[in-house]
Parts: sequence; structure tokens; C-alpha cells
Amino acid sequence: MIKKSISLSIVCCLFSPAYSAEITIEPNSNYFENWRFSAFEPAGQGLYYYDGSGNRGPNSLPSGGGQNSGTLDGRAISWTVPEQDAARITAGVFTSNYNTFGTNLPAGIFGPNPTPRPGQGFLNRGNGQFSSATPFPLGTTLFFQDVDSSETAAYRFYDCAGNIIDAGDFDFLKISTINTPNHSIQGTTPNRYWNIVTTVAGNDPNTVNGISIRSPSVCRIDIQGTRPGTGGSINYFLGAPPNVVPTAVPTISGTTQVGATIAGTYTYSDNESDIENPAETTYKFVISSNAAIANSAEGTTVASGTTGGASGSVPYTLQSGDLNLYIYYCVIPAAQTGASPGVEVCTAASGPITDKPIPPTPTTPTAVPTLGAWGLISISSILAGFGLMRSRRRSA
Ligand SMILES: [Ca+2]
Ligand SMILES: [Ca+2]
Repeated sequence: MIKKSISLSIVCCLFSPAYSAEITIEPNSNYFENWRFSAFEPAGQGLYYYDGSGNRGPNSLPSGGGQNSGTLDGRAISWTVPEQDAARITAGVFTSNYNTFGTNLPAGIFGPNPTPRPGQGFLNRGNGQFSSATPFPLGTTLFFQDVDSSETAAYRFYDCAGNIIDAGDFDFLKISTINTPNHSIQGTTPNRYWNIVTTVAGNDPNTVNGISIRSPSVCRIDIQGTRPGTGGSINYFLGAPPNVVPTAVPTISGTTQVGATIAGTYTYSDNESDIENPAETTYKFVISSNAAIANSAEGTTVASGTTGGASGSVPYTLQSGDLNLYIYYCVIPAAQTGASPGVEVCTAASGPITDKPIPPTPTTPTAVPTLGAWGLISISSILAGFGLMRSRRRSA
């Protein structure tokens, strides 16, 4: 299903560095099953910011242009077209009531689900942008639809601080079965961006393709469109792959000896940067005579609870019943958002647990001879005598 387009790579590399991969969406691949798409559906949202004739619609920004608020996979997003030459720009927003995912699609790419109707921004020329206060999930895709005669566009990607992100290793999703625009990477590392150019002499029937984000840090996508004439537009929407559960990598530290206290810790990660839910991430300390277990059910749980989060550690004091066994720390990570909880993962074996150290054998104390009062006086006299002799020799 995933293949590198050798011919395209060769063509593109004569002029610019190659992108990571070209992924052709094959028929019956269910590629977009359970993806989430951008929605711009609040009642009364205006269709046009600029209608190409100098007229402005609702949803204007204070200084002109326009903006609509929407969502993508539960996060707030904005589609913004800033103030520009009103007489020359066609820009606005569609909602799911207006446009389908695309035409000339391979069959069987949405699983059992109907063809989605994403909320879409549109722009013929000038600048527009999608933005989010937090990074888009890894694999979020910018879809562009209906690239008609003479239309071209450039796409740049930025982090939450406004720094450009190198898009040279992002992937091109070839979706429609006809009219794939020419697409290439422009610029130099680390500021590379994408460029698309229509291959259609006349009207494209709303075909769609996409660029998949391969960075976890993109918060903004800037679109710069060009078209010699007024009217028409390319339509844009976003899609995110199904959210996946978080993962944990647990560790045990400390001495595996009866009576010693060991500590269980772990690292937490999530493909979509979903934040951990410390009150729902659970742990188990598990003992077993086996030097490897696949999960906690293969051993005996000796302690369990919620971890309180990956920043802390969970103590366990080894008991006499743990002697000669192996111990494992098993964690099921939970996220506050997205798919959760994750799959239980256990450490490799620690141990086997040794016995308490044997304290040194107490020896029978030997009586220390003591000096009586007369003895002390005798020794004092002898020492005083030595002192007197030494001082006389020095002064002689
Ligand atoms: Ca068209
Ligand atoms: Ca997730």
C-alpha cells in the first residue's frame, strides 16, 4: 500500500530535494477508516469572507478578511484569511453541508463508513491558514481539493512559537484517480515547504489529494495561493488518523533483597500528545518464579494501585515471601484525551530476590582489665618520671 514513487522522485529531485514518500491510496485499503476530519458547523457561519467581487461576507476579522472556528479530533482549530485585496480574493468556509471528501476516489477507502463531508476553507489566491493552540496529531493531513486550471499553491508548516518546520520529510497522499497536481519540495533545509501546480487545463471535478504531517510540533499551516484571474478556489480541510492509546516503558530500581525498598518508575508517551491521566494510570508489582512474563496475570500481584503519574515513583518493600523469586513492575498508562487506556507492559525480570544480609555474629565480650586507684597513681608517677627525664635531657 505504501510505496515510493520512483519516477516522481527522480523528476522532483532534478529540481528540489525529495520528500519522504508518496503514498498511493489503494482501492479497498480502508485507509481513511475512522479518521477524524475538520468540522466548521456552528449555525449561521458565513460562506464567504471575500466573494471575488470586492464584497465581504460575515465572520470578518476586525481589520478585514475572515475567520471561522471549528474542531479537529476534539481540538479547537481556526481557518483564517487575513485582510487582503478584497476585489481580487475569493475566500471563505464551507461546512459539512456543502462538500464531500472528493470525487474520483478509489473504492473502499472509508471502511464501512459513508464518504465524509468535512468542513472546508477555500481560497483562490493570497494567504490563508489553519491553526491550533496545541500541535496537530502526528499524521494530520492537509487535504487540497479542486485544483483547476492555472491554480498553484505553497504550503508552509509552523510550530506553536511561529518557527517554520522543515516539511521535506512529510508524505504526499495520492488519493484521486485522476488529475494529481504536480507536487514538490521547495526551499532548503531546514525551511523546506511544499508547492503544488495544477495539471488540468480546464475544470477539475473536485478531486482531492493530501500532505501528511510527519512532525509532532505543527500548530499552523500557511497557504499561499496564486491564480491570475479572479474567482474559483482550492478547497482545504484537515484530517487526523485514528487516535492511538498511550504507551509506557517501566523500570525497577533498587536492591532486590528481602527488606529493601525498590522503586517502580516509567516513561509515558502518546502519538497524539494526549496528556497522561495520573489518577487512572495503574501499576502492579508482580512476583514469579519465571525469569520472563508477558503480563501481570502470569505472576502473583503483591502490590497494586494508581501511579499518580510518570513524574513520581512507586515504592515496594520486598517481603520474606518474595525470596528467591523474580519481581516485575507492570503499568497500564491512561490518557486524559483520545484513546485510553493503553496496553499493560511489564519490566524485564529483576532478581531473583536474595535473603536479608546476615548480621555479624555477636562475639562474647572480653572483660577489659581495670586499674584500681593505687594502680592509677603508680602509672601517673611513672609517666611523670619519664617526662622529667626528657625535659632534663633537652635542657642539658
Ligand atoms: Ca473545479
Ligand atoms: Ca493518543
